[in-house]
Amino acid sequence: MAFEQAVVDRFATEKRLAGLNILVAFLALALGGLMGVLQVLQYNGIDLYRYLTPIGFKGYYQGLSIHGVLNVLVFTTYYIVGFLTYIATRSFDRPLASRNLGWATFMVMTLGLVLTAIPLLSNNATVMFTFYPPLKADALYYIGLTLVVVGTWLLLINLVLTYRQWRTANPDVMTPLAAFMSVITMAMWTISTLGIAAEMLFLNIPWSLGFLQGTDPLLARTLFWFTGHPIVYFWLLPAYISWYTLVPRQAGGRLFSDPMARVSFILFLILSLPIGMHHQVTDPGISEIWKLVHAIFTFGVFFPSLLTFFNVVSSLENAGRARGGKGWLAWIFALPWGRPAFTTQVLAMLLFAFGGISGLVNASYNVNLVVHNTAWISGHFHLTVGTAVTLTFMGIAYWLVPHLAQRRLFSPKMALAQAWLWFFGMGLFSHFMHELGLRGMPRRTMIGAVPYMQQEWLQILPMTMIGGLLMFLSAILFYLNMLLTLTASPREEVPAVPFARAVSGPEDAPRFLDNWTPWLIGAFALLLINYGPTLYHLVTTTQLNIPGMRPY
Ligand code: HAS
Ligand code: CU1
Repeated sequence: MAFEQAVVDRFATEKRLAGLNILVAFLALALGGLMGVLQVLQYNGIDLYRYLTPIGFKGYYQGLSIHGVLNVLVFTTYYIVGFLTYIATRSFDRPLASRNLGWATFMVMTLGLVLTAIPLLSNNATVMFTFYPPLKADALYYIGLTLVVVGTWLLLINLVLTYRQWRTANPDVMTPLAAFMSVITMAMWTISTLGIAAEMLFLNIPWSLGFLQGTDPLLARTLFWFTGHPIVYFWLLPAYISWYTLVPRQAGGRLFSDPMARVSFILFLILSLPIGMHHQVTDPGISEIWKLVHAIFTFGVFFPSLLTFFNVVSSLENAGRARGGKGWLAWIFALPWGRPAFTTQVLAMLLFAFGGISGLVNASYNVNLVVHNTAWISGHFHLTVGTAVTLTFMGIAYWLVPHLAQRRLFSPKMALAQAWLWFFGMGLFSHFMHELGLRGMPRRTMIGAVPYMQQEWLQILPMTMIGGLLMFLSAILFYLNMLLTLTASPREEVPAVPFARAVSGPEDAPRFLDNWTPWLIGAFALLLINYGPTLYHLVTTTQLNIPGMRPY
């Protein structure tokens, strides 16, 4: 087995950057996750927020805002920047084109994080992670989040520069898969941020600073979801990068098809962007035609996930059979279920299959009317970002943190227990959140205190609490294991980054897949078609006359 010693120095900066970003990510997740536990207890009539009032904490809605911002904006973004910086450079087998830019990325994001945290923690940004106007936050909140986004642009610039250096040195070779996927992820994300950048720069920031007297909730929401839908693929694609380029090897086999993996990512580049209106099916003021078009394209973006499903399961089968597994399904038992990085990520995949199905329900235009703004949606995204992404990122941490720290994972058994606890905890929590949504329980509501509590909700709410507490236990095991790995585990030479080889490819992949121009043109063209008319209409008719409010 190849060991890391020889490359330690070559990638020392990338390792430091990855480690630092992942550290901030997990610190954010710790506080954000804790808020989640308080929420589910509140649903069940146990209000622990009052113990936090002496330190100025306001309660459920402030907690929910912190939960959303830290978990889905801060944790994900930092982890992704750290992971992609490392995995892309190792895949190119060359350091970042500009290490100074790498540090600048971290510093701009962290300045943004500090600015965001000040109003968030002092109840001056209790507007949730979607910050829908007319809810109004302190200007620092919008400025801080904008800086975090600007930081991510710097990573794209750095990856493109690195890619060009690599291309000059390797004119006739297919881009290495993990690097190719990393650049696509950052390109898709950066294009998508045009929406939120416009919302921040032209609406929220001048409005919160007093330069604009009013705002336009519909225009703001439309710009938000322009970014807010693709953001879910910005979270998901790094998990897919791991499932495609690392998990097959960790399972003991090979990736089934490299060309198919590339096609799936190209489809994500084109199709993740022009579908944000599936979050606005109930918004008045947008034509039904465009809502329907976005719904249809949402079914389109389902397709690359189905390709992924097929490719990943075939790769697992390849591994199971390579390990002596037989039969139609019995090969599953031959997989290395004792390896934490493997098991954690496969459990994430399994729950994601269900999250994908509930996504299809959301996407179905008329059925959306039944589930929109209910607990069903919270059930959906706890399976997707809360499991497919978060549990995968934990699974990656089980090899990456020991790899970066050059120490052995403290306890593989604790890690396995952690993964299964998350799997069952989240399975219970999400199943019953979906069920509560079908029974009409609203989301983003302090359910434990509502005067309209329903008997049929009371019957199943305790199941969400059991699920939440299992996840809490799981998180404690995760953090304990990480802490002990960093402090008490023996130093160890660690194996090289476990990139998988493919059964088919990359030499079987057609060269045009490596040509960026047509895919970028396709992405921009579809965006223009699907968003142009609505945005034109909204921008030319806006009156910017809605005053802000702070109900909490
Ligand atoms: Fe979603 C709302 C539709 C995927 C996150 N989504 C949300 C919100 C979030 C979110 C956070 O159309 C709420 C936002 C808010 O606050 O209002 N979503 C979809 C659809 C998909 C989808 C069609 N969502 C995601 C992902 C997310 C995410 C991914 C985060 C990472 N979603 C919607 C819609 C709404 C929505 C509407 C608005 C609802 C409303 O009314 O507000 C699809 O892309 C999903 C495709 C996924 C699959 C699964 C593939 C499975 C794989 C694993 C295979 C391996 C296995 C292992 C099973 C088709 C790849 C086998 C193991 C062995 C051992 C063999
Ligand atoms: Cu979406």
